[in-house]
Amino acid sequence: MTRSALITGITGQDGTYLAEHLLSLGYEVHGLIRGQNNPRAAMVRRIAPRVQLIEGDLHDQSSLISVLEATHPDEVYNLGAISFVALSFKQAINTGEITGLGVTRMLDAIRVVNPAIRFYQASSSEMFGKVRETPQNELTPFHPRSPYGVAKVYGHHITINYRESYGMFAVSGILFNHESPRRGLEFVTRKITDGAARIKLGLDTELRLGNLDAQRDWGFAGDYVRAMHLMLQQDEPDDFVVATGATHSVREFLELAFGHAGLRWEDHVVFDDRFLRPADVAMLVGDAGKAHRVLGWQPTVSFPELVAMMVASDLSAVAADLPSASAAVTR
Ligand code: GDR
Repeated sequence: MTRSALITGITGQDGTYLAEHLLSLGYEVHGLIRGQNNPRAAMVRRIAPRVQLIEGDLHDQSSLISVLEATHPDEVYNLGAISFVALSFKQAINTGEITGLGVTRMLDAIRVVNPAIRFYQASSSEMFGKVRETPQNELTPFHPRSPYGVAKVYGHHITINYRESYGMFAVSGILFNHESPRRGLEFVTRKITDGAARIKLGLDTELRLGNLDAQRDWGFAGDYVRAMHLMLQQDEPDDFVVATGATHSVREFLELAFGHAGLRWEDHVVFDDRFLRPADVAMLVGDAGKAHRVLGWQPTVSFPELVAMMVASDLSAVAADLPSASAAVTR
C-alpha cells in the first residue's frame, strides 16, 4: 500500500525538502496551500511536481477536516506557521492564531476524522529562548523570548496533551535553526549570502543588519526533514531535539560567507537598529544525543559546507538574473 502524507507549510523551505524526501520514499504527498491563487504554488510545482496541492487554512477548522477526509493521510506534518520571529512581534495575535492555535485545529481535526493518523509538530529551539542550560535537550525548561516562541511552546504542549489524552501518535521535533539555498530572504543566513552575492556582482554596496553577536546552532534543512520522517516511524511517540551541536555567531557566518565571495564583510555591513528585536535570543546550541541514539539520525552538512553551499547558490542565482546573463541566454 502506498503511504500518504499531508504537509502544511508546503510552500516553505522545509515543506519542499520534506516533500522531495517523502516522494523519494514512495509516498503520495499532499500539500496544504492557503489563499486564492497563491503565487508560491508555482514554486512548489517546479521543485516537486508530484506534490498534490489542496486548499485549506490553519485558521479554518472545517477546511482542515475536509482536507483530511479528501486526502486520507497516514501522516500529517504540521510545518505551517508564521515563522519569522521579527514579524511575530508586529503580529503577536495572528502568530498566536496560526503558530499556536493552528496546531490544536489540526490535532482536533485528526481526532475527529481519524485518530490513527500520525502527527508531527514543528517545534522550535526558540522555545528555549533565555536558555537555562547549555546545550539544550528535550528536558531543558522553556523560556521563550518572542510571541513566536510563546506560540511554539503552546503548540508543543498541546501536541503532548493530545498524545496523553487521546492516545494519538503525536510528536514534536524541537528543531534548531536549519538553512539552505531555499531559505527565505528575511532570515539572517540567506540575507547574508544573497547580500554578499549582490555586492560581489555589483548590484549593491552595503548590507544592513542588526545583532551580530547572536549565536545559533545552524544545520542544513535537507538533513532535518529526514529526522521529521524518522520520528513518525518509531514504535512509540516521543519528542526529539534536532541540532548539530555546534554554535556560531552571526559575525562568524558573515566572515565565512563574505570570504567565499572574495569580500571583506567589514567593508560592506552597516548596523541598522531596525533589525534589532524587542527581545532576542543570545545563544542556542542543541544536544541531539537522543535523536542519534533512538532515530539513528546524523547531520551530513557541516557549518562551513552549509555557508559555502548557500553562497555558491546565491552567486549563480544573482548572476543568472543580471541583464547580461539574460541577454546571453536569449541569444
Ligand atoms: P531565528 O532566525 O530568529 O533564530 O529563527 P533569524 O535568521 O531570523 O535570526 C537569527 C539571529 O540573527 C539576528 N540578526 C538578524 N536576523 C534577521 N532576520 N535579519 C537581520 O538583519 C539580522 N541581524 C541580526 C537575529 O536578531 C537573531 O538573533 C529561525 C526561524 O526559522 C524560526 O522559525 C525557527 O523556529 C528558528 O530559527 C529555529
